[in-house]
Amino acid sequence: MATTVRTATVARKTNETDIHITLSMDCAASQTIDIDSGIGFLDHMFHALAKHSSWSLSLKCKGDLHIDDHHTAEDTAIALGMAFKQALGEPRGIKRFGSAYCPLDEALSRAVVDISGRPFADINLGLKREKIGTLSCEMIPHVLESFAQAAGITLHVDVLKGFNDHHRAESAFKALAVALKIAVERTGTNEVPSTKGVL
Ligand SMILES: [Mn+2]
Repeated sequence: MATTVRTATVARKTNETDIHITLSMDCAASQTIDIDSGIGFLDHMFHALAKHSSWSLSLKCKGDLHIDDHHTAEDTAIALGMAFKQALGEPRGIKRFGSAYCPLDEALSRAVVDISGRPFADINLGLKREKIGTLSCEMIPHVLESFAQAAGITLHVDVLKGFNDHHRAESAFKALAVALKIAVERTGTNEVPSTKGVL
């Protein structure tokens, strides 16, 4: 049974963003998390995702924030999805499915993931505010969709209740983190977890 840390480094540069990410799974015992996207609330969400997925994560982005938050939020999510997919490698000997409920005070979210190789996202956060900090609320579901697309996973996230938008969003990222952690857990076999024999 492989016990090595699954890790990936991704550099993604366009005219709009310049991103460097190093992601390591299986780091529960010694996590280092260092995130600077230039958008405080997005950093807070990625930090929650990394923390509760037991990732070590370094994410740096220099984006065109003089325009708005759109390219930075979208592109960091894409690059993070690429890093996740690359770190995981061939989906062999993993649980594949994961689901979790996470509360944050009055807010409660459910995330269900399938490391399916088929990108799909259905995200219902029900946020009311226009922005949280400098992150547009419309970008928050888009971040989750972009991550799922690049990671090649099926993702359903629903915020089931909650009054406070900061809590709603944060509970969603925490639920995603716990669901992902379960889905990538090693089974101790070398099986591809699919009746098709391929994912
Ligand atoms: Mn918070």
